[in-house]
Amino acid sequence: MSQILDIASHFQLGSKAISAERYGCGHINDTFRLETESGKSYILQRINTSIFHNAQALMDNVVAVTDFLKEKILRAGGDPQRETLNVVPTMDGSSLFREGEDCWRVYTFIEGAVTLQTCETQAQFYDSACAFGHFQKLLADFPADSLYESIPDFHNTKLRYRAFEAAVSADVCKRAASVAAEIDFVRSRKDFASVLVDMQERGELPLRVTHNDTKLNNVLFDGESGLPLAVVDLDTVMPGLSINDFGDSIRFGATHAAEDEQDLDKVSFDIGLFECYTKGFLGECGSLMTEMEKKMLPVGAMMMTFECGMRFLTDYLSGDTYFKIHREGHNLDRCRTQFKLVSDMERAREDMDRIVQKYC
Ligand code: ADP
Ligand code: GN1
Ligand code: MG
Repeated sequence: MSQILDIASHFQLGSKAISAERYGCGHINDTFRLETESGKSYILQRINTSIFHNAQALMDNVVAVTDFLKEKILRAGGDPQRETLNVVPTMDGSSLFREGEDCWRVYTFIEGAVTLQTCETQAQFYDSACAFGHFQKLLADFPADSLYESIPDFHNTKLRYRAFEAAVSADVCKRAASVAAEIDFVRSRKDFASVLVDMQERGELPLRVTHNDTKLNNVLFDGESGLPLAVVDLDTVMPGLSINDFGDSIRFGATHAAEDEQDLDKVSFDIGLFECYTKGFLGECGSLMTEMEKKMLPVGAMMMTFECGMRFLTDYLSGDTYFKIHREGHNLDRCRTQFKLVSDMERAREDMDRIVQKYC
């Protein structure tokens, strides 16, 4: 960890960093918790530059979005130090420190917060929906044109499908034959992959400033009150579809199983959790949404789950170059949980539609 402490010394931490430990469960960046001599903690992250090609533009986004949010939080009488991310500058005032190919950034550590990997109660999931819905509401008047697109076509499921077919054809690891069932699962939903992209291109769904990675573990909850405190992981804040933010939360959180559960008998879609999230999300930002957006919420849930499963499968076929893996076949396990959830959601479609109607 001495290399990490050395990196830390380039940031304005107020006092010397004395310890560093790996932190969190993210699949993309390398995250460390730093502790300093004065007892203050920080989050130090190595930005994954093979995924985020322009780290400076990404940090410009994060600074602009968090400055905007801080103003709104202040006006609402909140605490901007705890309710959003706070970027700590380098010694020469930059939001980013470069060393060789690596790009690093630091946030103040939000103390007394907890992160959930799965929710323990329905109320927590409802609360996370309020947090993401509120986040979208706060950014409704953010100047979208000023945002750099940190990952172009991030939720373009139609292009993700093409990338999947390319990975099957290339079959660089000779894994395709062993996942024929998963490949068929994707291929039989080829037309579905285009549904939302086509609607957006036809102007039937508006682009909004969205988070684009609305996993439950990207919300910090207050350890004492249990209430949501801050939405984190702002790397993919870009113009996107509101229903994809809704959908990605459902994908990850409307089940009691982990995203990488190997026993598929434990993986099922929980319609009760879907209802809690729908109620919370529409309660916060439903008034901003069009009738069509609201109607398509269940499709957003199915699309994000399908897309994510397809991305895991594509990465498995490509030799696990995108998502961090911690065991052999990890991306395949992740893909299978997503496809199990897609199948469950397909069967529950009428109930999902009915629930959305109820809260519109
Ligand atoms: P990744 O992009 O790899 O998912 P995140 O930015 O989500 O990385 O950070 C990983 C985890 O670190 C989060 O899930 C959260 O638990 C924790 N975390 C991130 N930022 C902070 C912060 N400022 N204060 C406290 N915890 C944080
Ligand atoms: C990644 O960074 P993290 O772990 O919060 C990924 C998301 C996926 C998610 C699947 C930039 O999110 O798109 O939905 O893994 N982020 C990026 O768990 O690709
Ligand atoms: Mg994250």
